[in-house]
Amino acid sequence: MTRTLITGISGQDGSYLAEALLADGHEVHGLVRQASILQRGRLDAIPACAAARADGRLKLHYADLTDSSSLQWLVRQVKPTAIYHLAGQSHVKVSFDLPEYTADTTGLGTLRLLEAVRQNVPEARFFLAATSEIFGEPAESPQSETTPVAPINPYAAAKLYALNLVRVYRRAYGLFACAGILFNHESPRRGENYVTRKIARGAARIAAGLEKELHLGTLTPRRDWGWAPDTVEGMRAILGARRADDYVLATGETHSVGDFCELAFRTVGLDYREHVVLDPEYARPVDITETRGDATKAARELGWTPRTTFAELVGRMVDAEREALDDPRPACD
Ligand code: NAP
Ligand code: F7E
Repeated sequence: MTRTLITGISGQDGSYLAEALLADGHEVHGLVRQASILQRGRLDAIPACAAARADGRLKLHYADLTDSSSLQWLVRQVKPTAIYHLAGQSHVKVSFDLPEYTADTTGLGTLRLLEAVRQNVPEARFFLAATSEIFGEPAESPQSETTPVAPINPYAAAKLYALNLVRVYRRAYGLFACAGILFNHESPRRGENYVTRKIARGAARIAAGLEKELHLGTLTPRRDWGWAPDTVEGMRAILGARRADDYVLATGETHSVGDFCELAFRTVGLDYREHVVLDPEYARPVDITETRGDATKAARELGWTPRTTFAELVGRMVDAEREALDDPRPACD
């Protein structure tokens, strides 16, 4: 049994990770930040999390990635044996609007947390959620751990800094610090302003007659979209490995935003071309044309392979949105 600290526990991946760790009997501590409205919808919708909060196996603690003293205090109090660092500003387009904040949370926040770990629990295992965005417009396809990095947005630049810090702390201080180079992964718990959730929600609401149009920035970019719970299993395998290292987690398939629309709208009996409107408000100054990951190393060394197909992913997301139409609670599978 581990005493695990999760930053980003209120997010998509953090909620799946907490659910999985609690199911396996671990003690879970989550970092949450202050907001005027509690951001606990994903956790509150999971019965096991509510039960674990009641019996003390899940504890939430206020701290912030921008506040080193809170991170130091939290790590000293909890004394975790495992840390999954999933928190940060992770929206690519928003990172163009908030470049300094993105660098502060996603980049420097990782430095602050690694220092808290080094100074207080140097024997703990540390996992960083890095990203395929570090490859920028990729120099090769598919992308693996050895593909050259060349970020093209502030989010990716901050994540590359964070990934480099993990490597520095591993080498300089001998920390068990590892990273997943994560390609896009989705679920009904995805934030509503990411394209897959936006499309699934739009298709369900248009089919129900609640809306007529779905505004998107572009249909052409292609992404390697996986199922978030599969990716979370991969994170656990990376942190539990014999030695600390970095691994790509990806499906190896790529589909366009238009492909996602086509399938999502077909699921609800509609033709997306009659409802999707291109809107420059959602376009980015620069965008990656295509990502496709090569997770051979994770398969070979960790035995990890994704289990969910693209069609299953789209179907589950659209179904969850259709169910949520009659349910005032947040969409959650
Ligand atoms: P998410 O749903 O956006 O969750 C982000 C989490 O970070 C939330 O819990 C958020 O708290 C927290 N957070 C943001 N700023 C914070 C701050 N200043 N202090 C403390 N907590 C803060 O992200 P996700 O999709 O689960 O992704 C998890 C991680 O994987 C992220 O680091 C992301 O960059 C990385 N990643 C994700 C993908 C993907 O496709 N999902 C791919 C590659 C890498 P609130 O709930 O209070 O906002
Ligand atoms: O965009 C295009 C958009 O915002 C996917 C994050 O988890 O994965 C995610 O980053 C594609 C892009 O994800 C809209 O331009 C078109 O080409 O869902 P997204 P992302 O930018 O790929 C990486 C791996 C991460 O690390 C990030 O944290 O869809 N697109 N129209 C749109 N995107 C959005 N959000 N909204 C649109 O209206």
